[in-house]
Amino acid sequence: MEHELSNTVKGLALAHGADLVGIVKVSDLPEHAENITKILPSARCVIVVASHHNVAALRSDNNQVAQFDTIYTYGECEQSVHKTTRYLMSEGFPSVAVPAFIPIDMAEPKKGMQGEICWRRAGVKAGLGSYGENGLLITKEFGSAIRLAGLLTSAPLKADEALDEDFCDHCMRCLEVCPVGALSEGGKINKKLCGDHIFAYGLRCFTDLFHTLTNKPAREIEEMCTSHALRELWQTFMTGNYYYCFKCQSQCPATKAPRHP
Ligand code: B12
Ligand code: SF4
Ligand code: SF4
Repeated sequence: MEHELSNTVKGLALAHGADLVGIVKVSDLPEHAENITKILPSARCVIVVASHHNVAALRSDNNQVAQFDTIYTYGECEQSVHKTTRYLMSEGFPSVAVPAFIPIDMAEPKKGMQGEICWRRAGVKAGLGSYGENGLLITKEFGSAIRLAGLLTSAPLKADEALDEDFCDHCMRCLEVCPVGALSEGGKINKKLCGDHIFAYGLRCFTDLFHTLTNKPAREIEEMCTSHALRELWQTFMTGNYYYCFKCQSQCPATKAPRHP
């Protein structure tokens, strides 16, 4: 029963947008146990899914196509876990789909820098891949050009084994290509340096603008309200596009692009 149900849900996840799927027991994620129990007290297993990016879009010099590929790829992960959750519910197992980057605590001291469940860690334990020097989960199939999401379920599923292989060849190219020097050996990251760069038109830009607007003469306020930064901010709000860098995913040699025929 455990085995059969696991195969069925994996098949469903793959049919609805996931490219890779793995299962980890909640008891094997002790650092997330409290958060998981808050979301679903009866949770026994976590299903982790990965959907792959279009590498050509990630490597494009036009950042907006990479941003949109990210939105679609997040959508595929989320569709996959949402549909699989519905099936598990219909079979009588309370389950909750957990999106790719929420729930996340925006209050002090975490300030949006720590997810309730770390999908990289859960993905490694569910046998999806290994950790890279770029701080990301690297898979055999798609390198680190993937997005991750998951679901919590009370269903008794068969857990997968973590893989023995290391898919990062430790070439350190990711450290070299990072435009702001945010990465260092062992997958360490300076979150502020990276965050300021990838969210160039994010919350910091918004608050800076807000601060600057106070005590300014009317003419300067007018200039700011018609500035390029404000238009980029508007675009961010309207489209949900806010990443301005994909280098550590796109330039990693484990991230393979399909060959031309
Ligand atoms: C907050 C956050 C950020 C923050 C902080 C990043 C960070 N590394 O923690 C900022 C804004 C800087 C950021 C940047 C980026 N992010 Co981000 N981010 C998240 C988020 C929402 C939470 C991560 C978190 O909780 N971090 C805090 C703690 C847990 O992480 P930590 O301090 O690094 O500790 C962990 C590691 O040390 C790891 N670990 C343990 N042993 C080892 C050993 C090695 C060798 C390594 C490398 C790691 C490792 O385990 C620890 C605990 O889990 C996740 C989604 C999620 N819920 O998982 C996405 C996520 C990690 N981000 C992602 C991506 C792609 C990016 C960016 C490329 C931006 C972009 N263009 O999308 C950059 C890459 C930065 C990088 N190289 O790490 C993807 C990663 C996909 C993948 N292949 O792994 C995720 C999983 C989003 C998703 N759902 O797909 N992100
Ligand atoms: S570029 Fe990729 S393969 Fe090379 S060290 Fe970084 S993560 Fe590993
Ligand atoms: S997303 Fe860009 S800035 Fe952030 S660590 Fe990767 S290469 Fe560096």
